[in-house]
This record gives sequence, C-alpha cells and structure tokens, in this order.
Amino acid sequence: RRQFLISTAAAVAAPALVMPKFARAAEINLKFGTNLPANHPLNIRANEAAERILKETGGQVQLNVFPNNQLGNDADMLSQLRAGAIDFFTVSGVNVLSQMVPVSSIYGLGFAFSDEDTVHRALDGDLGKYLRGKFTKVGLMAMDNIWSSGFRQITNSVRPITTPDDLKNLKIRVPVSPLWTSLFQHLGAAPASINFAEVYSSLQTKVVDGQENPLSIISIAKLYEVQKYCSMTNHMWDGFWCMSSMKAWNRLPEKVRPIVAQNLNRSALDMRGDVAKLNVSLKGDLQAKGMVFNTPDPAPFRTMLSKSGFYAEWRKKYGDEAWEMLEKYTGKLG
Ligand code: X2X
Repeated sequence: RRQFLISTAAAVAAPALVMPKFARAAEINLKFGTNLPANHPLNIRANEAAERILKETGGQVQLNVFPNNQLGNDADMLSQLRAGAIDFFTVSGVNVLSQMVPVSSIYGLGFAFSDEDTVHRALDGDLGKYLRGKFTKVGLMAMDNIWSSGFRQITNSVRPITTPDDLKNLKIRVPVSPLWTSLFQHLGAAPASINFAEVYSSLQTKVVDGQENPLSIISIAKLYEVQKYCSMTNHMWDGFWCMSSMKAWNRLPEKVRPIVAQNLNRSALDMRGDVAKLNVSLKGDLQAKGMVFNTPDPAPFRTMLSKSGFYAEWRKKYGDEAWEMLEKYTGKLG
C-alpha cells in the first residue's frame, strides 16, 4: 500500500519535472471572444481584467482575449459559447442573442432611453436582473454589469438623415436581429442583416448605403473611410453582456469564480467612462476626417414609430411584464 502511494505521487509529479516550462503556464486557460477591433476600450479593459485575474489567482487562471471576430462572427461565437468551446463572448442583447432569448433586445427599443445613466440604472437594476434570469433558462450566464457601447448614430454615403423621409429606401446594414430589422422597416428604410465582421466591406463595395453604430465604433472600425454622412439620431442604446455558459462557468473551481466575476464587472464599469468620453469627443475627429454631421430632431422619428404600430407590436412580443419593467425606467412608451 505504501509503495502504491509513493509511485502514484511520483507519476503525478513527473510531468512538471520533465517539462519545467509548463510549471509557469496557467492551469486554466479561458477563451474570451469579441467582435470589436483590438483597440476598442472593451478589449483594452478585458485585457486589464485578465491581468488582475492572473495575479489574484496566483497565476492559475489566464483569460485570453480574442478581439475582432478572430474566433468567428457573432453567430459562430454564440454557437461556440453554447457548446462550451469558448468561455466568454461579449454579445449585444439586441444582436444574435435575441434569436435565442427574444426579450433580450428590449433595452434597444427605438428611442426608449434618452440618457445613459437611466440605461445603466435599468440594466444594473431590475430590468437587468430580469434579463439575466432569462439567460440562465437557456444555459447561458451573463456577468452582472453590461459593457456599454452607447447610443447609436446613422451613417451613410448618400445624404444626411434629417427626417424619416430621408431614410426612405436607403439600404441600411443592421446586425442580425429581429428588433433592428423591424425598427428600420418601420422607419421606411431597407434594412439588410449583416454580421459586424462584414460591415466595412459591405459599405466599401456599396452592397449597402449605410449602417448605424456609436461614434466609438464608427471611428475604431474606420467606417469613416467608406461613409460620408453621420446623423446623430441617438435612435437606440446598446451594450454587450459579458456572457458565459453554465457549462464553462461550472468548470471553474468555486473559489476562482468570484475573482473572475468581480474583475470582469469592474472592467465593465471602467469601460463605461471610456466609451462615454469617446462618443462625445470623437465628433471633431471624424469631422476632420471628412464626415459631415447633423443632429436631427427625434420627434418625427418617434411619431412615425408610434403611428406605424412599432411599439404596440413589440409590446405584444415582449409581454406586459417585461414592458412594464422597461417603462419603469423610460416612462410611458408609444
Ligand atoms: O454589430 C454591431 O454593429 C455591433 C458591433 O455594434 C454589435 O455587436 C451590436
């Protein structure tokens, strides 16, 4: 019996002795996928979280950030996440995720929120809790704090958008998402569903006339190279849930989980300031690069959506419980 114990110990110790370089490598390697270019604050803050996690776990956990769709487009990353092949994917609730969990797009409803503090209060509060509860029902798990992207603006290469009339028949790229498609259909445009990985090339080759994103993404993804007009519509707010799966999360040792969660949430909060600053300060920069800006009155856009039944249609889809939770923060909609 004693001999058995000794030989087992030797066998366990052997790999470290034979391959000393592995003694320094982290024991747990986590894959974190994003659809944004490497220099976007989301990736910078995710890498900061990775450094803290490595340190606080004494070198046990290495979070590896793969930016810029390196692991595949949004749909690919969501399937990999569900299969447990990747550990984290920062995914917009309005994007591909809403095909699995329809209510997840609710915070992106057109012209619902008018300031960022209220969105954060809603998503750090009851609305966010409600949505995160829905994710667990399909085997996904979102960290508590959403990573903000900001209010979205419309760019195109044809004309400034001053009233809904200007959107008429314009081909606007939207993410692959029923809410986004519906919003732009109700506004009279011709939306085309395209993953973010193909946005630059579809604008460049004029497969579409325009797209919509916050200034931080318009700038960092260099969309100003292939777009002339930027209309500050602030038509909806978006953010990224730092999403894991039950499969991946439950694989983590219990004492590691709070270290990972706390550091990811801290980076989400740190990033909010970065993006808020960029979404204001980048206007001058983009103008210097040749973009022409205008700021339309949102009222006619809202009126058009109300009249065309957009709010009534989505209230029915989301259900009264979710809708009332949203209105608790936004005030009456429609
Ligand atoms: O696809 C987009 O436009 C982006 C990057 O903003 C989202 O992920 C929703």
